[in-house]
Amino acid sequence: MLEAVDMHDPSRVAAVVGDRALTYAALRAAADGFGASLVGHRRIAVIAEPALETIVAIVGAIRAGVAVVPVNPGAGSTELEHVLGDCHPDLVVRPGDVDLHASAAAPPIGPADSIAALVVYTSGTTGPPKGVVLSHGALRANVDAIASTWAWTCADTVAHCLPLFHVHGLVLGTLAPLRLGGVTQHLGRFSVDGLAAAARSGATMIFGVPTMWSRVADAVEVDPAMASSIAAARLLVSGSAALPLSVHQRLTATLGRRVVERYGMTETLFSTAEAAGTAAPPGSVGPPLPIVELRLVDDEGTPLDATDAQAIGEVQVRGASMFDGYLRQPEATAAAHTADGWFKTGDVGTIRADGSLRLLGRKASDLIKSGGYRIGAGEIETCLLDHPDVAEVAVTGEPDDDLGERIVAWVVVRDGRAPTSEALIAHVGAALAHHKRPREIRFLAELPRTPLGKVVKRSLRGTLTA
Ligand code: MLC
Ligand code: AMP
Repeated sequence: MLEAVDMHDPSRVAAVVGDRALTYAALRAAADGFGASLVGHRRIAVIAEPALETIVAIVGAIRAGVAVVPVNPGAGSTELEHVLGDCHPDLVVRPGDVDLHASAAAPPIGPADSIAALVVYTSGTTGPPKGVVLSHGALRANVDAIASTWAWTCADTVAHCLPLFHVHGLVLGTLAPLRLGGVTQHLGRFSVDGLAAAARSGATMIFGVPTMWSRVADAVEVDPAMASSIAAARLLVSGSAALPLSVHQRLTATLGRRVVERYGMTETLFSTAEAAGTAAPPGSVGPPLPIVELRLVDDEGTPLDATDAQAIGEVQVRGASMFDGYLRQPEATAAAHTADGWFKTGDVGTIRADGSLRLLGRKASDLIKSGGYRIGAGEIETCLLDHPDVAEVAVTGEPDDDLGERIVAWVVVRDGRAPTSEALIAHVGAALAHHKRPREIRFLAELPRTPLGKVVKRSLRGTLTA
Protein backbone atom coordinates (compact mmCIF):
# COMPACT_ATOMS: atom_id res chain seq x y z
CA MET A 1 0.00 0.00 0.00
CA LEU A 2 2.82 2.43 0.82
CA GLU A 3 5.65 0.98 -1.31
CA ALA A 4 4.87 3.92 -3.60
CA VAL A 5 6.58 6.22 -1.09
CA ASP A 6 9.92 5.04 -2.60
CA MET A 7 8.92 6.23 -6.05
CA HIS A 8 8.03 9.81 -5.23
CA ASP A 9 10.40 12.74 -5.64
CA PRO A 10 12.53 12.52 -2.46
CA SER A 11 12.93 16.28 -2.24
CA ARG A 12 9.18 16.98 -2.26
CA VAL A 13 7.27 17.68 0.93
CA ALA A 14 5.24 14.65 1.95
CA ALA A 15 3.67 15.51 5.29
CA VAL A 16 3.03 18.70 7.22
CA VAL A 17 1.61 18.87 10.73
CA GLY A 18 1.21 22.35 12.14
CA ASP A 19 4.43 24.14 11.18
CA ARG A 20 6.63 21.03 10.87
CA ALA A 21 7.20 19.19 7.61
CA LEU A 22 8.96 16.11 6.25
CA THR A 23 10.09 15.50 2.68
CA TYR A 24 9.53 12.11 1.08
CA ALA A 25 13.22 11.32 1.67
CA ALA A 26 12.98 12.20 5.36
CA LEU A 27 9.65 10.42 5.81
CA ARG A 28 10.92 7.25 4.16
CA ALA A 29 14.11 7.16 6.17
CA ALA A 30 12.43 7.87 9.51
CA ALA A 31 9.51 5.53 8.83
CA ASP A 32 11.75 2.65 7.75
CA GLY A 33 14.08 3.35 10.67
CA PHE A 34 11.09 2.95 12.95
CA GLY A 35 9.83 -0.04 10.96
CA ALA A 36 13.23 -1.77 11.35
CA SER A 37 12.78 -1.63 15.12
CA LEU A 38 9.60 -3.68 14.86
CA VAL A 39 11.15 -6.97 13.72
CA GLY A 40 9.14 -9.86 15.13
CA HIS A 41 6.12 -7.68 15.89
CA ARG A 42 2.73 -8.43 14.43
CA ARG A 43 0.60 -5.53 15.66
CA ILE A 44 1.33 -2.23 17.38
CA ALA A 45 -0.92 0.41 18.90
CA VAL A 46 -0.13 4.02 18.05
CA ILE A 47 -1.51 6.77 20.25
CA ALA A 48 -2.61 8.88 17.33
CA GLU A 49 -1.88 12.46 18.35
CA PRO A 50 -1.88 14.75 15.33
CA ALA A 51 1.92 14.78 15.00
CA LEU A 52 4.57 13.97 12.38
CA GLU A 53 5.79 11.22 14.71
CA THR A 54 2.39 9.52 14.49
CA ILE A 55 2.54 9.58 10.70
CA VAL A 56 6.10 8.25 10.71
CA ALA A 57 5.17 5.41 13.09
CA ILE A 58 2.09 4.43 11.09
CA VAL A 59 3.86 4.60 7.72
CA GLY A 60 6.87 2.71 9.08
CA ALA A 61 4.81 -0.08 10.58
CA ILE A 62 2.61 -0.46 7.52
CA ARG A 63 5.64 -0.59 5.21
CA ALA A 64 7.21 -3.21 7.49
CA GLY A 65 4.06 -5.35 7.35
CA VAL A 66 3.12 -4.69 10.97
CA ALA A 67 -0.55 -3.87 11.57
CA VAL A 68 -1.32 -0.55 13.26
CA VAL A 69 -4.09 0.05 15.77
CA PRO A 70 -4.55 3.84 15.86
CA VAL A 71 -5.78 4.85 19.31
CA ASN A 72 -7.64 8.01 20.28
CA PRO A 73 -5.22 9.99 22.47
CA GLY A 74 -8.27 11.19 24.41
CA ALA A 75 -9.54 7.69 25.15
CA GLY A 76 -10.61 7.30 28.76
CA SER A 77 -9.42 4.49 31.02
CA THR A 78 -12.18 1.94 30.27
CA GLU A 79 -11.95 2.47 26.52
CA LEU A 80 -8.14 2.29 26.48
CA GLU A 81 -8.15 -0.85 28.59
CA HIS A 82 -10.71 -2.43 26.27
CA VAL A 83 -8.86 -1.57 23.06
CA LEU A 84 -5.43 -2.66 24.31
CA GLY A 85 -6.89 -5.76 25.99
CA ASP A 86 -8.72 -6.70 22.81
CA CYS A 87 -5.96 -6.19 20.23
CA HIS A 88 -2.96 -7.31 22.35
CA PRO A 89 -0.41 -5.02 20.69
CA ASP A 90 3.25 -6.00 20.83
CA LEU A 91 4.03 -2.37 21.55
CA VAL A 92 2.22 0.85 22.42
CA VAL A 93 3.83 3.80 20.65
CA ARG A 94 3.50 7.43 21.67
CA PRO A 95 4.86 10.33 19.59
CA GLY A 96 7.78 10.76 22.02
CA ASP A 97 8.93 7.20 21.23
CA VAL A 98 9.53 8.01 17.56
CA ASP A 99 12.86 9.36 16.30
CA LEU A 100 12.42 11.50 13.20
CA HIS A 101 16.15 11.18 12.49
CA ALA A 102 16.28 7.39 12.50
CA SER A 103 16.92 5.69 9.19
CA ALA A 104 17.09 2.27 7.59
CA ALA A 105 16.99 0.76 4.13
CA ALA A 106 13.52 0.30 2.66
CA PRO A 107 12.02 -3.17 3.16
CA PRO A 108 13.05 -5.24 0.11
CA ILE A 109 9.50 -6.37 -0.74
CA GLY A 110 6.28 -4.68 0.25
CA PRO A 111 3.79 -6.66 2.36
CA ALA A 112 1.29 -8.84 0.49
CA ASP A 113 -2.20 -7.49 -0.17
CA SER A 114 -3.71 -10.00 2.25
CA ILE A 115 -1.73 -8.72 5.26
CA ALA A 116 -3.53 -6.53 7.80
CA ALA A 117 -2.46 -2.88 7.61
CA LEU A 118 -4.84 -1.30 10.13
CA VAL A 119 -7.16 -2.34 12.93
CA VAL A 120 -9.53 0.58 13.54
CA TYR A 121 -11.83 0.50 16.56
CA THR A 122 -15.36 1.67 15.98
CA SER A 123 -18.63 1.57 17.91
CA GLY A 124 -21.55 -0.77 17.31
CA THR A 125 -25.10 -0.52 18.62
CA THR A 126 -24.22 -2.63 21.64
CA GLY A 127 -21.08 -3.58 23.53
CA PRO A 128 -17.65 -1.97 23.44
CA PRO A 129 -16.01 -0.89 20.15
CA LYS A 130 -14.88 -3.61 17.74
CA GLY A 131 -11.57 -3.74 15.87
CA VAL A 132 -12.08 -3.50 12.11
CA VAL A 133 -9.26 -5.28 10.27
CA LEU A 134 -8.30 -3.58 6.99
CA SER A 135 -5.80 -5.21 4.64
CA HIS A 136 -3.15 -3.63 2.44
CA GLY A 137 -5.17 -4.76 -0.59
CA ALA A 138 -8.36 -3.09 0.63
CA LEU A 139 -6.58 0.20 1.29
CA ARG A 140 -4.77 0.14 -2.04
CA ALA A 141 -7.88 -0.66 -4.06
CA ASN A 142 -9.91 1.97 -2.26
CA VAL A 143 -7.37 4.78 -2.52
CA ASP A 144 -6.77 4.12 -6.21
CA ALA A 145 -10.49 4.06 -6.96
CA ILE A 146 -11.26 7.31 -5.18
CA ALA A 147 -8.17 8.92 -6.71
CA SER A 148 -9.50 8.17 -10.18
CA THR A 149 -12.93 9.64 -9.29
CA TRP A 150 -11.36 12.89 -8.11
CA ALA A 151 -8.46 13.00 -10.63
CA TRP A 152 -6.30 13.08 -7.51
CA THR A 153 -2.57 13.13 -8.25
CA CYS A 154 0.82 13.95 -6.80
CA ALA A 155 0.08 17.60 -7.60
CA ASP A 156 -2.54 17.72 -4.85
CA THR A 157 -2.13 18.88 -1.27
CA VAL A 158 -4.84 17.73 1.14
CA ALA A 159 -5.50 20.04 4.08
CA HIS A 160 -7.53 18.68 6.98
CA CYS A 161 -7.86 18.64 10.74
CA LEU A 162 -9.44 15.24 11.21
CA PRO A 163 -8.51 12.79 13.94
CA LEU A 164 -5.86 10.26 12.87
CA PHE A 165 -7.59 7.35 14.61
CA HIS A 166 -10.48 7.00 12.13
CA VAL A 167 -10.45 6.16 8.44
CA HIS A 168 -11.52 9.62 7.27
CA GLY A 169 -8.44 11.41 8.62
CA LEU A 170 -6.05 8.46 8.48
CA VAL A 171 -6.81 6.70 5.20
CA LEU A 172 -8.27 9.51 3.10
CA GLY A 173 -6.50 12.47 4.70
CA THR A 174 -3.07 10.94 5.30
CA LEU A 175 -2.25 7.58 3.70
CA ALA A 176 -3.94 8.34 0.36
CA PRO A 177 -1.85 11.46 -0.40
CA LEU A 178 1.30 9.57 0.61
CA ARG A 179 0.45 6.68 -1.73
CA LEU A 180 -0.25 9.16 -4.52
CA GLY A 181 2.91 11.22 -3.98
CA GLY A 182 1.13 14.40 -2.93
CA VAL A 183 1.13 16.27 0.35
CA THR A 184 -0.88 15.60 3.50
CA GLN A 185 -1.24 18.71 5.63
CA HIS A 186 -2.76 18.35 9.10
CA LEU A 187 -3.53 21.59 10.91
CA GLY A 188 -3.13 20.18 14.41
CA ARG A 189 -6.61 21.23 15.44
CA PHE A 190 -9.72 22.39 13.66
CA SER A 191 -9.92 26.04 12.70
CA VAL A 192 -11.50 27.73 9.71
CA ASP A 193 -8.64 30.25 9.70
CA GLY A 194 -6.19 27.37 9.46
CA LEU A 195 -8.01 25.83 6.50
CA ALA A 196 -8.14 29.19 4.73
CA ALA A 197 -4.41 29.74 5.33
CA ALA A 198 -3.65 26.26 3.99
CA ALA A 199 -5.66 26.94 0.85
CA ARG A 200 -3.91 30.30 0.42
CA SER A 201 -0.56 28.55 0.56
CA GLY A 202 -1.53 26.00 -2.07
CA ALA A 203 -3.70 23.25 -0.59
CA THR A 204 -5.86 21.93 -3.42
CA MET A 205 -8.24 19.69 -1.47
CA ILE A 206 -9.97 20.24 1.87
CA PHE A 207 -11.60 17.32 3.68
CA GLY A 208 -13.97 17.74 6.61
CA VAL A 209 -16.98 16.39 8.45
CA PRO A 210 -20.31 18.29 8.20
CA THR A 211 -19.79 20.00 11.59
CA MET A 212 -16.60 21.55 10.19
CA TRP A 213 -18.33 22.61 6.96
CA SER A 214 -21.16 24.16 8.92
CA ARG A 215 -18.63 26.16 10.96
CA VAL A 216 -16.86 27.10 7.69
CA ALA A 217 -20.21 28.38 6.37
CA ASP A 218 -20.66 30.57 9.46
CA ALA A 219 -17.15 32.02 9.08
CA VAL A 220 -17.01 32.65 5.33
CA GLU A 221 -20.40 34.38 5.28
CA VAL A 222 -18.94 37.24 7.29
CA ASP A 223 -15.42 37.20 5.81
CA PRO A 224 -15.16 37.49 2.00
CA ALA A 225 -11.35 37.17 2.04
CA MET A 226 -11.63 33.90 3.88
CA ALA A 227 -14.30 32.77 1.45
CA SER A 228 -12.07 33.40 -1.56
CA SER A 229 -9.15 31.58 0.09
CA ILE A 230 -11.21 28.46 0.73
CA ALA A 231 -12.83 28.64 -2.69
CA ALA A 232 -9.36 28.52 -4.27
CA ALA A 233 -8.96 24.83 -3.37
CA ARG A 234 -10.04 22.72 -6.34
CA LEU A 235 -11.95 20.13 -4.29
CA LEU A 236 -13.94 20.58 -1.08
CA VAL A 237 -15.19 17.28 0.33
CA SER A 238 -17.59 16.44 3.12
CA GLY A 239 -18.10 13.00 4.60
CA SER A 240 -18.66 10.84 7.69
CA ALA A 241 -22.22 12.17 8.17
CA ALA A 242 -24.89 13.89 6.13
CA LEU A 243 -24.18 17.46 5.06
CA PRO A 244 -27.51 19.29 5.48
CA LEU A 245 -28.93 20.86 2.35
CA SER A 246 -29.00 24.26 4.04
CA VAL A 247 -25.23 24.09 4.65
CA HIS A 248 -24.65 23.02 1.04
CA GLN A 249 -26.67 25.99 -0.13
CA ARG A 250 -24.97 28.50 2.15
CA LEU A 251 -21.53 27.29 1.08
CA THR A 252 -22.38 27.32 -2.62
CA ALA A 253 -23.79 30.83 -2.29
CA THR A 254 -20.70 32.16 -0.50
CA LEU A 255 -17.90 30.16 -2.12
CA GLY A 256 -19.37 29.99 -5.60
CA ARG A 257 -18.55 26.30 -5.68
CA ARG A 258 -20.07 23.09 -4.50
CA VAL A 259 -18.84 20.85 -1.69
CA VAL A 260 -18.87 17.24 -2.93
CA GLU A 261 -19.92 14.35 -0.73
CA ARG A 262 -18.65 10.83 -0.43
CA TYR A 263 -19.97 7.98 1.70
CA GLY A 264 -17.90 5.58 3.72
CA MET A 265 -17.67 3.40 6.74
CA THR A 266 -14.81 1.98 8.75
CA GLU A 267 -15.73 -1.54 7.59
CA THR A 268 -16.13 -0.72 3.90
CA LEU A 269 -13.75 2.21 3.49
CA PHE A 270 -15.17 4.65 0.91
CA SER A 271 -18.03 3.25 -1.15
CA THR A 272 -19.42 6.15 -3.18
CA ALA A 273 -18.19 9.59 -4.19
CA GLU A 274 -19.45 12.46 -6.25
CA ALA A 275 -17.06 13.36 -9.04
CA ALA A 276 -14.93 16.49 -8.74
CA GLY A 277 -16.79 19.31 -10.47
CA THR A 278 -20.11 17.50 -10.39
CA ALA A 279 -23.04 19.50 -11.69
CA ALA A 280 -25.59 17.26 -9.93
CA PRO A 281 -27.77 18.92 -7.32
CA PRO A 282 -26.67 18.25 -3.72
CA GLY A 283 -28.44 15.59 -1.69
CA SER A 284 -26.66 12.47 -2.90
CA VAL A 285 -23.32 10.93 -1.99
CA GLY A 286 -22.49 9.95 -5.57
CA PRO A 287 -22.34 6.65 -7.45
CA PRO A 288 -20.42 3.61 -6.20
CA LEU A 289 -16.68 3.64 -6.85
CA PRO A 290 -15.68 1.34 -9.75
CA ILE A 291 -14.46 -1.36 -7.33
CA VAL A 292 -17.64 -1.31 -5.22
CA GLU A 293 -20.85 -3.25 -5.78
CA LEU A 294 -23.82 -1.67 -4.06
CA ARG A 295 -27.44 -2.75 -3.71
CA LEU A 296 -30.53 -1.96 -1.68
CA VAL A 297 -32.53 -4.67 0.11
CA ASP A 298 -35.91 -4.66 1.82
CA ASP A 299 -36.57 -5.67 5.44
CA GLU A 300 -36.54 -9.35 4.45
CA GLY A 301 -33.17 -8.97 2.73
CA THR A 302 -34.63 -9.23 -0.78
CA PRO A 303 -32.73 -7.09 -3.30
CA LEU A 304 -34.71 -4.14 -4.67
CA ASP A 305 -34.88 -3.11 -8.31
CA ALA A 306 -31.79 -0.94 -8.84
CA THR A 307 -33.56 1.08 -11.55
CA ASP A 308 -36.51 1.99 -9.32
CA ALA A 309 -35.70 5.46 -8.00
CA GLN A 310 -38.60 5.17 -5.52
CA ALA A 311 -37.29 2.00 -3.85
CA ILE A 312 -36.02 2.55 -0.30
CA GLY A 313 -33.91 -0.08 1.41
CA GLU A 314 -30.82 -0.95 3.42
CA VAL A 315 -27.55 -0.28 1.62
CA GLN A 316 -25.37 -3.37 1.21
CA VAL A 317 -21.91 -3.34 -0.33
CA ARG A 318 -19.17 -5.71 -1.38
CA GLY A 319 -15.96 -5.46 -3.37
CA ALA A 320 -12.20 -5.12 -3.16
CA SER A 321 -12.08 -2.55 -0.36
CA MET A 322 -14.01 -4.42 2.32
CA PHE A 323 -12.61 -5.17 5.79
CA ASP A 324 -11.42 -8.68 6.64
CA GLY A 325 -13.63 -8.94 9.73
CA TYR A 326 -13.91 -7.76 13.32
CA LEU A 327 -10.78 -8.73 15.22
CA ARG A 328 -11.31 -12.05 17.03
CA GLN A 329 -15.10 -11.77 16.58
CA PRO A 330 -16.12 -14.24 13.86
CA GLU A 331 -19.73 -14.25 15.02
CA ALA A 332 -20.08 -10.47 14.80
CA THR A 333 -18.35 -10.58 11.42
CA ALA A 334 -20.76 -13.23 10.14
CA ALA A 335 -23.76 -11.34 11.53
CA ALA A 336 -22.71 -8.22 9.64
CA HIS A 337 -22.74 -10.05 6.30
CA THR A 338 -25.31 -11.89 4.20
CA ALA A 339 -24.69 -15.53 3.30
CA ASP A 340 -23.44 -14.43 -0.12
CA GLY A 341 -20.92 -11.93 1.20
CA TRP A 342 -22.66 -8.55 1.14
CA PHE A 343 -21.90 -6.26 4.08
CA LYS A 344 -25.00 -4.87 5.77
CA THR A 345 -24.22 -1.20 6.36
CA GLY A 346 -27.35 -0.42 8.41
CA ASP A 347 -27.74 2.75 6.31
CA VAL A 348 -30.99 3.28 4.46
CA GLY A 349 -31.18 4.98 1.07
CA THR A 350 -32.46 5.19 -2.47
CA ILE A 351 -30.62 5.09 -5.79
CA ARG A 352 -31.37 8.05 -8.03
CA ALA A 353 -32.00 7.71 -11.73
CA ASP A 354 -28.41 8.87 -12.39
CA GLY A 355 -27.09 5.92 -10.32
CA SER A 356 -26.03 7.98 -7.29
CA LEU A 357 -26.92 7.00 -3.75
CA ARG A 358 -29.12 9.17 -1.58
CA LEU A 359 -28.95 8.35 2.13
CA LEU A 360 -32.10 8.70 4.20
CA GLY A 361 -31.03 7.52 7.65
CA ARG A 362 -29.98 4.45 9.60
CA LYS A 363 -31.85 1.29 10.56
CA ALA A 364 -30.57 1.35 14.15
CA SER A 365 -31.40 4.40 16.26
CA ASP A 366 -28.79 3.23 18.77
CA LEU A 367 -25.94 4.40 16.55
CA ILE A 368 -25.37 8.12 17.00
CA LYS A 369 -23.32 10.33 14.66
CA SER A 370 -22.11 13.41 16.51
CA GLY A 371 -19.54 15.70 14.91
CA GLY A 372 -18.94 12.85 12.42
CA TYR A 373 -18.00 10.41 15.19
CA ARG A 374 -19.90 7.10 15.31
CA ILE A 375 -21.01 6.45 18.86
CA GLY A 376 -22.95 3.48 20.25
CA ALA A 377 -25.70 4.42 22.70
CA GLY A 378 -25.14 1.10 24.51
CA GLU A 379 -21.51 1.88 25.31
CA ILE A 380 -22.48 5.11 27.06
CA GLU A 381 -25.41 3.48 28.84
CA THR A 382 -23.13 0.75 30.22
CA CYS A 383 -20.68 3.37 31.37
CA LEU A 384 -23.33 5.47 33.15
CA LEU A 385 -24.80 2.38 34.81
CA ASP A 386 -21.38 1.90 36.43
CA HIS A 387 -21.91 5.18 38.28
CA PRO A 388 -23.10 4.47 41.84
CA ASP A 389 -25.86 7.11 41.67
CA VAL A 390 -27.45 5.85 38.45
CA ALA A 391 -30.33 3.36 38.57
CA GLU A 392 -31.45 3.40 34.94
CA VAL A 393 -30.34 5.17 31.79
CA ALA A 394 -31.13 5.52 28.12
CA VAL A 395 -28.94 7.40 25.65
CA THR A 396 -30.21 8.99 22.44
CA GLY A 397 -28.92 11.22 19.66
CA GLU A 398 -30.98 14.38 19.37
CA PRO A 399 -30.93 16.67 16.31
CA ASP A 400 -28.28 19.37 16.60
CA ASP A 401 -27.52 22.14 14.10
CA ASP A 402 -23.78 22.03 14.74
CA LEU A 403 -23.06 18.36 15.49
CA GLY A 404 -25.79 16.66 13.45
CA GLU A 405 -26.79 14.77 16.57
CA ARG A 406 -25.90 15.51 20.16
CA ILE A 407 -25.73 12.87 22.86
CA VAL A 408 -28.43 13.11 25.51
CA ALA A 409 -28.56 10.76 28.52
CA TRP A 410 -31.90 10.17 30.21
CA VAL A 411 -31.19 9.15 33.78
CA VAL A 412 -33.18 7.74 36.68
CA VAL A 413 -31.12 8.16 39.86
CA ARG A 414 -30.98 5.74 42.78
CA ASP A 415 -33.15 6.56 45.76
CA GLY A 416 -31.60 9.22 47.93
CA ARG A 417 -28.90 10.17 45.39
CA ALA A 418 -28.66 13.48 43.55
CA PRO A 419 -25.68 13.51 41.15
CA THR A 420 -25.09 16.66 39.12
CA SER A 421 -25.11 16.58 35.32
CA GLU A 422 -21.45 17.68 35.38
CA ALA A 423 -20.47 14.71 37.55
CA LEU A 424 -22.14 12.22 35.21
CA ILE A 425 -20.65 13.86 32.10
CA ALA A 426 -17.20 13.80 33.72
CA HIS A 427 -17.69 10.13 34.61
CA VAL A 428 -18.20 9.28 30.92
CA GLY A 429 -15.28 11.52 29.89
CA ALA A 430 -12.92 9.71 32.27
CA ALA A 431 -13.98 6.25 31.13
CA LEU A 432 -14.57 6.71 27.39
CA ALA A 433 -13.49 9.33 24.86
CA HIS A 434 -14.27 13.04 25.12
CA HIS A 435 -16.63 12.99 22.15
CA LYS A 436 -18.70 10.28 23.88
CA ARG A 437 -19.64 12.62 26.73
CA PRO A 438 -23.35 13.45 26.81
CA ARG A 439 -23.98 17.09 26.05
CA GLU A 440 -27.02 17.01 28.28
CA ILE A 441 -28.40 14.90 31.14
CA ARG A 442 -32.16 14.75 31.59
CA PHE A 443 -33.29 13.41 34.94
CA LEU A 444 -36.55 11.42 34.89
CA ALA A 445 -38.59 9.63 37.56
CA GLU A 446 -38.82 6.59 35.30
CA LEU A 447 -38.03 5.55 31.73
CA PRO A 448 -40.94 4.83 29.38
CA ARG A 449 -40.97 1.08 28.76
CA THR A 450 -42.99 -1.44 26.77
CA PRO A 451 -44.89 -4.11 28.72
CA LEU A 452 -41.85 -6.34 28.12
CA GLY A 453 -39.56 -3.79 29.75
CA LYS A 454 -37.81 -2.38 26.66
CA VAL A 455 -37.16 1.37 26.83
CA VAL A 456 -39.20 3.31 24.25
CA LYS A 457 -36.58 5.81 23.13
CA ARG A 458 -38.99 7.54 20.76
CA SER A 459 -41.14 8.61 23.74
CA LEU A 460 -38.09 10.13 25.44
CA ARG A 461 -37.55 12.38 22.43
CA GLY A 462 -41.08 13.74 22.87
CA THR A 463 -40.29 14.86 26.38
CA LEU A 464 -37.22 16.82 25.20
CA THR A 465 -39.16 19.11 22.92
CA ALA A 466 -42.20 19.33 25.22
C1 MLC B 1 -17.52 18.68 24.14
N1 MLC B 1 -17.16 19.56 25.07
C2 MLC B 1 -17.85 19.35 26.17
C3 MLC B 1 -18.71 18.27 25.91
N2 MLC B 1 -18.47 17.88 24.64
N3 MLC B 1 -17.85 19.95 27.34
C4 MLC B 1 -18.68 19.50 28.28
N4 MLC B 1 -19.53 18.49 28.09
C5 MLC B 1 -19.57 17.86 26.94
N5 MLC B 1 -20.41 16.85 26.78
C6 MLC B 1 -16.14 20.59 24.90
C7 MLC B 1 -14.96 20.13 24.06
O1 MLC B 1 -14.01 19.44 24.86
C8 MLC B 1 -14.42 21.44 23.57
O2 MLC B 1 -13.69 22.05 24.59
C9 MLC B 1 -15.67 22.25 23.36
O3 MLC B 1 -16.68 21.67 24.18
C10 MLC B 1 -16.18 22.22 21.94
O4 MLC B 1 -16.44 20.88 21.61
P1 MLC B 1 -17.11 20.44 20.24
O5 MLC B 1 -18.30 21.23 19.95
O6 MLC B 1 -17.21 18.95 20.21
O7 MLC B 1 -16.11 20.90 19.20
P2 MLC B 1 -14.76 20.36 18.91
O8 MLC B 1 -14.07 19.80 20.08
O9 MLC B 1 -14.15 21.48 18.20
O10 MLC B 1 -15.10 19.11 17.90
C11 MLC B 1 -15.81 19.26 16.71
C12 MLC B 1 -15.09 18.50 15.61
C13 MLC B 1 -14.93 17.05 16.10
C14 MLC B 1 -15.92 18.58 14.36
C15 MLC B 1 -13.74 19.16 15.38
O11 MLC B 1 -16.21 16.53 16.41
C16 MLC B 1 -14.21 16.18 15.12
O12 MLC B 1 -12.99 16.22 15.00
N6 MLC B 1 -14.93 15.31 14.37
C17 MLC B 1 -14.36 14.43 13.40
C18 MLC B 1 -14.87 13.04 13.57
C19 MLC B 1 -14.34 12.11 12.49
O13 MLC B 1 -13.24 12.26 11.98
N7 MLC B 1 -15.10 11.08 12.10
C20 MLC B 1 -14.73 10.20 11.05
C21 MLC B 1 -15.12 8.77 11.37
S1 MLC B 1 -14.70 7.72 9.96
P3 MLC B 1 -12.25 22.68 24.34
O14 MLC B 1 -11.88 23.24 25.67
O15 MLC B 1 -11.40 21.54 23.89
O16 MLC B 1 -12.49 23.70 23.26
C22 MLC B 1 -16.16 7.68 9.09
C23 MLC B 1 -16.13 7.07 7.75
C24 MLC B 1 -16.33 8.11 6.75
O17 MLC B 1 -17.15 8.21 9.49
O18 MLC B 1 -17.13 7.97 5.84
O19 MLC B 1 -15.62 9.12 6.89
P1 AMP C 1 -17.81 5.16 10.76
O1 AMP C 1 -17.89 3.76 10.91
O2 AMP C 1 -17.41 6.01 11.87
O3 AMP C 1 -16.87 5.08 9.71
O4 AMP C 1 -19.20 5.72 10.26
C1 AMP C 1 -19.84 5.22 9.13
C2 AMP C 1 -21.19 5.83 8.99
O5 AMP C 1 -21.09 7.22 8.73
C3 AMP C 1 -21.98 5.29 7.83
O6 AMP C 1 -22.58 4.04 8.13
C4 AMP C 1 -22.98 6.40 7.59
O7 AMP C 1 -24.07 6.26 8.47
C5 AMP C 1 -22.20 7.65 7.96
N1 AMP C 1 -21.73 8.40 6.80
C6 AMP C 1 -20.51 8.41 6.24
N2 AMP C 1 -20.46 9.25 5.20
C7 AMP C 1 -21.69 9.81 5.09
C8 AMP C 1 -22.28 10.77 4.21
N3 AMP C 1 -21.59 11.36 3.23
N4 AMP C 1 -23.59 11.08 4.40
C9 AMP C 1 -24.30 10.51 5.39
N5 AMP C 1 -23.79 9.60 6.25
C10 AMP C 1 -22.50 9.25 6.10
